[in-house]
Amino acid sequence: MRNKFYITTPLYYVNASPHIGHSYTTIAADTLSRYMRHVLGDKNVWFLTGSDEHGQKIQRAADEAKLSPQDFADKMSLQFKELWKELDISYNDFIRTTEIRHIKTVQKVLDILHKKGDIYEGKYEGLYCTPCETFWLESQVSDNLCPDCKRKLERISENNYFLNLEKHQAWLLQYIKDNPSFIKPESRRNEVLSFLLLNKLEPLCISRPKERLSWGIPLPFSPDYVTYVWFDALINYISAVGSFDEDNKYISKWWPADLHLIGKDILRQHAVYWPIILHALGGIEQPKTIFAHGWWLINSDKMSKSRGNVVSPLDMVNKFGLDVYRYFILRDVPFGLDGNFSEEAIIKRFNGDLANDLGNLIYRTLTMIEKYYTGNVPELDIFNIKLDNSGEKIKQAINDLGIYPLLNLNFDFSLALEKIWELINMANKYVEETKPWNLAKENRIEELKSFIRLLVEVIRKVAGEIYPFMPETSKSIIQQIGEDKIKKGKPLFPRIDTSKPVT
Ligand code: ME8
Repeated sequence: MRNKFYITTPLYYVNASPHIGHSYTTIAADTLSRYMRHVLGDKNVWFLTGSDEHGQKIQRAADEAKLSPQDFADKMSLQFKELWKELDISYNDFIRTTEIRHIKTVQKVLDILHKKGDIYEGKYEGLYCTPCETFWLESQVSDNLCPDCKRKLERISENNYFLNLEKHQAWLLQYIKDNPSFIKPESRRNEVLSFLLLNKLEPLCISRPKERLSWGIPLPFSPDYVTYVWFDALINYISAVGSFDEDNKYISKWWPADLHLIGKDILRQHAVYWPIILHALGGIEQPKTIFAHGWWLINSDKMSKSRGNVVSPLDMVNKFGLDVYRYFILRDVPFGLDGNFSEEAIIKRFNGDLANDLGNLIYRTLTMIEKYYTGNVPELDIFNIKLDNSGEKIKQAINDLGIYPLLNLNFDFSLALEKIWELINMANKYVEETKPWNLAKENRIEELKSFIRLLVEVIRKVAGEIYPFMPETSKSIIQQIGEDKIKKGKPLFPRIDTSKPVT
């Protein structure tokens, strides 16, 4: 299918409740999906999210909750679905790794790779982090602690199944070099390139013996083992949108993915393991782009379940409103970089960008339409008449404002919003410069009319442009400034008084 856009988020682990980090990737994917639906039409966008439900972490959390892993996963994946509903996430499909459609595809992939010899049996001896389910080399570890989570490593020796990564290393390196848009942003691409240049890829252990961990997808060719959770989870991107035919050819209307949106913590799995799995399968196209964004930090420390410093997205939405939250997380930090999360930072954006700039422009314009035109939007085609210098500049800015290519090429949400706000600020400045109350007093009727009409055009343009970011606000602005009559409501963003605690 041409002219389509298939976008994915990571499948989040269901071992704990979702936090703002998860909502970040998902809101970004939602914003891009809404924008692409606008560009390509509803039917041509497929937005996939879901939950990652196998493995040690989930087994442990289920044990602690005194539930079976399946019951626990059922309960927790519902929490993610409920959150996405609250955040107005317009996903098309939610895949759970415990669904049959997924399990069947994973087993098929395992079978194909096993028959081809890419997956083989071997012995593993070395260090292992159980909570992270990661094997470590002696050379990577200094103090017997996991380099990632800093917990104690175990020494294990067991038979397992391995995927030969090294065989495909030279191919992957070349592929990344030849395809500059494959890994974004540039800094992450360079990180993967230098990793591949400097290291020999070790075989990836893709199985776990059932006696140690039974909560996983059984290996089709060896009943004593289940599949390693990462090997299982990555395959969701193809299991959700297609299947293998009798000749082991993968058939899908949506694949290849146009964008895998992920955090930088899972870049290696997506930019090394996943392309190699697809390549080893033979003939399956690579995703077009893998974009790894930065982290939300709390006091400069990564927000994560294991560090116990998580913030609930629902708490933020209840305090500040959904669109304010969506605006904040996409505006405050350039996509790709890390950012510090704090309520003070939200309030600053709220009082500045939303109350002072956008809210004020709308409120003052509506008030003037009420006062000077008894609520009727003045009729005038300002694009066909000449305005004063500032007016002409604003007209130009309305015409020039196209966030669409910007968002499409660089996924720079923050810059896209900044551009929209430049127009808002030009319009606010224009009000202060023009002093419409004087125009009214001096009976300069034509000037007043074109001035107000220009503000209306700015507001309509802004309402359209912010739709993917703030869908409700966009609709509410369009409702307030109707085709011919206005319907003035309460101010959209009443200033937050910072001298009182926010409740
Ligand atoms: O890694 N800042 O799941 P996960 C920004 N199941 N984004 C964050 C974040 C933070 N502090 N914390 C989490 C897994 N995220 C695997 C994925 S995919 C086939 C399997 C976001 O629940 C970010 O997108 O640990 C990150 O990559 C993801 O949540 C990790 O979610």
